Amino acid sequence: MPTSCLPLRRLTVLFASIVAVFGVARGAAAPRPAHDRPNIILIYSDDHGYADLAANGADPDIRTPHLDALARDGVRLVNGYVTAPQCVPSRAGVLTGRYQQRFGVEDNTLGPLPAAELTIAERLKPAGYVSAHVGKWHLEPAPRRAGTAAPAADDERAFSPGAQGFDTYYNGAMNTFLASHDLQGRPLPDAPRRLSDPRFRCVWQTDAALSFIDRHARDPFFLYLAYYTPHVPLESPEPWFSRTPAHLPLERRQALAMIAAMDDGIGRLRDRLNTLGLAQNTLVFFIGDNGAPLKDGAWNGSLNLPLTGEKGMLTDGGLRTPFLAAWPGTLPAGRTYTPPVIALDVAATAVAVAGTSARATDLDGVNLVPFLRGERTGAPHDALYWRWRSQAAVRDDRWKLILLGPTRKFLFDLASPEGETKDRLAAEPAVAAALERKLLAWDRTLPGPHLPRAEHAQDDAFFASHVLKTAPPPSKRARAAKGKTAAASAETSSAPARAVAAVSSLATPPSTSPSAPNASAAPAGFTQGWTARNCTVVAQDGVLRLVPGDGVGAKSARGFLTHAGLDLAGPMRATVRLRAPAGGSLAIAWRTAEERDFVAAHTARVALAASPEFQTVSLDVPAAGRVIHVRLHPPLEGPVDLALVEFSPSGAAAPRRWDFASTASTPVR
Ligand SMILES: [Ca+2]
Repeated sequence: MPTSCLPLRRLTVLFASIVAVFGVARGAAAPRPAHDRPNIILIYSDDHGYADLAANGADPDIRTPHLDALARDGVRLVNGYVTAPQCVPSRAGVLTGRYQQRFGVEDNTLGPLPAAELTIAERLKPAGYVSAHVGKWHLEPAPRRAGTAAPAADDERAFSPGAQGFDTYYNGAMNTFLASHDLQGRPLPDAPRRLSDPRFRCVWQTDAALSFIDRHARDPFFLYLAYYTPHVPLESPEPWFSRTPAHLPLERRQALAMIAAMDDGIGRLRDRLNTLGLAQNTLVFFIGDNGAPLKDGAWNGSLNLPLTGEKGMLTDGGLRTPFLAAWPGTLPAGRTYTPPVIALDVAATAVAVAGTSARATDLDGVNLVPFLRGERTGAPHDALYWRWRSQAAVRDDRWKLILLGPTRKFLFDLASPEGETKDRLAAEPAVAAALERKLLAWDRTLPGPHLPRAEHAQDDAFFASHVLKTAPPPSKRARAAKGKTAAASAETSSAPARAVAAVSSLATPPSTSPSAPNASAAPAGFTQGWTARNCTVVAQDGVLRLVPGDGVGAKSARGFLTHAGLDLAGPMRATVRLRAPAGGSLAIAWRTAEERDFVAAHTARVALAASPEFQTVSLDVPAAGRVIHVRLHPPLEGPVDLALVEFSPSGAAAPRRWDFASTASTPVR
């Protein structure tokens, strides 16, 4: 250490000694009774799927002995939800106890958490609580984008944990963090200071949490421990990685190892509470911030089984996560609680047990303690609500209604074995209508943009893959999950669960195409099974209008449309009618049943005239074998309007045709 730092170092030691002496003096006082301002610990894991709490019983490979012990000593809330399928809004919701749409933090691009919103730490301060944040924060100003200025350091500080009620903080997801104290709990006189620790992230995060508990064993405290696990980047921390089953995909092994490291940290934390005599007056929540991402290239090795969907979806796979509450001696031990609850309930519970709830009438959650103790029966919530990107949802008892974009709806019976793999919209129109009224009434209490929302290409792709089964599931996670549960096999099945995609008035009859549904079974959405990637698709004037950019901010001329689940005999002739004012070339790529992925050689191109008028072009698609998946790459220098796509297979098979003019003018739900 440079000599110039020595005075500061001496000051630190002196400060630490004073704290230590003060701590010993206060340590002589008797422990507080369990109901006098209990300590509250909120552990929030990251992208941690429902299956990856071993006590949930969904997957035999996961080992979480310390979390399972927490479940045995407390309550497992098996219908526990978060407020968003993504990090920032989920954290904004849990820390404020208010639906984050109320203050505009609706998705990852819409931070920071406004300084005016009250966090749990701020709400507990009048009751004498001290608070610490450890790990991922993610509520600072949104990360800079290309072409915009980085947030100023002052801005970052204004929205940091220190500015949101946390007296102690170790703000960092990986190996460097901005801290108020060192890992031994000594205050840093020039805080905040950037510190580094080379050990696996969960290890230093546990150390930081323990040092805070040690220092405040005699104070009522709130600890928000936001472990950055099993979020990517995936790592192989030892000794945990070597203990994972070698036959599993690498991502799965890494997630199991990272979760094991967190689980061991939770074991250390609970040991410390016992040693300090704090177990009986500490309420611990453990919640995952959103479901695991599963899509190709994004899978973090975690699984959402037996739930449908993934991070980024308002199906349960994106929203229902490991959820535990333990307060030994006050909450029952080993109970499974089934009524739906939501992470918003943490704040309402915290202010109630701290005795500060009189000032908390603006909270959206419910004090769960009387429900979990059995003193109150019935469901804590009339309904739970979500609104995120192009999706919105409401859950009321067993039913869940999801709106997708401006026109599509799904109704699921979560008490049925099929869950979110079977749409009941046609069978239960009255249930759906009542739920939609509730959802729209809630939506009206929020700032806009209101429902319905515009289509979003990624959201459409998610539903095509997980709900409609018109796109295949990502291969690696499908392999890891294969055959583990009935629900899991239903989720990874390639059979179409609902007849929506790829039908038009001139479509091939179902008998010649396994993916073509019975036209009378369900009406087609206006994209007719095509999904936009890296571009946005809107129905406009009887065409599909493809607009560059994904609707979130990134603009790319490389967007395309994709359609999976086909069965077309190659070679074939393609005909496309479109309007592309800038001209350029149209490419069609294909994948046959024998090919695992697209290969560059399997692309056909045709030049387009630069014209404001519609043009019809034809090109040969020299595919050998059964074509199961195609991509259509238009020249996306600007909007392109697509009116018709047709593939005429060789031989006697009927052509497959998507005539967007025929349905786009009458969008159906
Ligand atoms: Ca997350």
